[in-house]
Amino acid sequence: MKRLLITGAAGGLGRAMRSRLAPLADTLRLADIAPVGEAGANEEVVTCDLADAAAVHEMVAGCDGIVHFGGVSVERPFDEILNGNIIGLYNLYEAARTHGHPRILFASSNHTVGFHPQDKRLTASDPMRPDSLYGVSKCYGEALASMYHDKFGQETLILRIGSSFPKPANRRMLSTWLSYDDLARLITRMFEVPRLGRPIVWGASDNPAGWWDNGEAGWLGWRPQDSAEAFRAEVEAAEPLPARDDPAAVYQGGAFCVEPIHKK
Ligand code: NAI
Ligand code: 15L
Repeated sequence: MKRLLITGAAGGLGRAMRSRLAPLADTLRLADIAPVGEAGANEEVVTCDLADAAAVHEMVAGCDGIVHFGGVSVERPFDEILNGNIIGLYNLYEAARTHGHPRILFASSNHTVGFHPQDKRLTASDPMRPDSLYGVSKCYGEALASMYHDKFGQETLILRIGSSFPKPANRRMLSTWLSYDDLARLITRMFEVPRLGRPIVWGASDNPAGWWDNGEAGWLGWRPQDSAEAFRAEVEAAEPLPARDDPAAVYQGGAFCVEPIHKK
């Protein structure tokens, strides 16, 4: 690609992907509402509020691919979610529609299905059961991505990320962890395949304790190589076994299932 846009570039995943995705394009365009830092070689930095349609159109113009990490990433008051994840996502897909349909990675979340119990193995065809307003916003995002694909041919990968951090931080993440390297390999793959469509992919590494079946997206050829199991001893030593009725041990969404509605 000539130019790859990463939104949310100042956030955890944006920072982790910055060097890993550099080989995919001549230029990385790094965008966020928060400071991203100085542009390095072959980088451009753009300050953009996703809720500002004109700014989003300018940000997307000239890009051949989009990795969309920008937005609210945890449970927050509804107006913040509205700006970043509802209005912002509409602005992004509209901008893509008017600027040549660059492929889009939509960073969805396991919180679209958080109220499914941990002993249920899910496929991409199972119903959503969001666990928070944040999870509901990701359900909307998946529906929006799907509509832009079906109506306008927008190619877009819907990635239901589990927990993507340097390493699993608790017992739940022994099931949900996605390593940064596996994430970068998936993003590389989605820009390599001749036709993408709009697959729904579970974003987890090759964790033996995992809950999700990626069979429906097997044709994509992404094979995660890392495993949370390498961290099991460390995680179990650091965190006592939770009570059997602790939401962190009952529901796939863990503690998000008992988050209150946040008010300003
Ligand atoms: P993060 O919170 O570290 O980064 C999100 C970035 O989006 C921040 O830098 C923030 O400034 C920016 N942002 C927020 N509102 C904005 C707005 N209105 N306009 C422009 N930029 C805005 O989140 P993280 O962990 O990097 O996640 C990236 C994406 O992946 C998010 O969409 C999140 O929901 C999703 N995700 C991440 C998971 C993880 O384990 N890291 C798990 C599931 C989903
Ligand atoms: C998410 O959707 C969040 O963005 C991330 O911060 C983690 O909470 C992750 O889910 C998780 O479920 O571990």
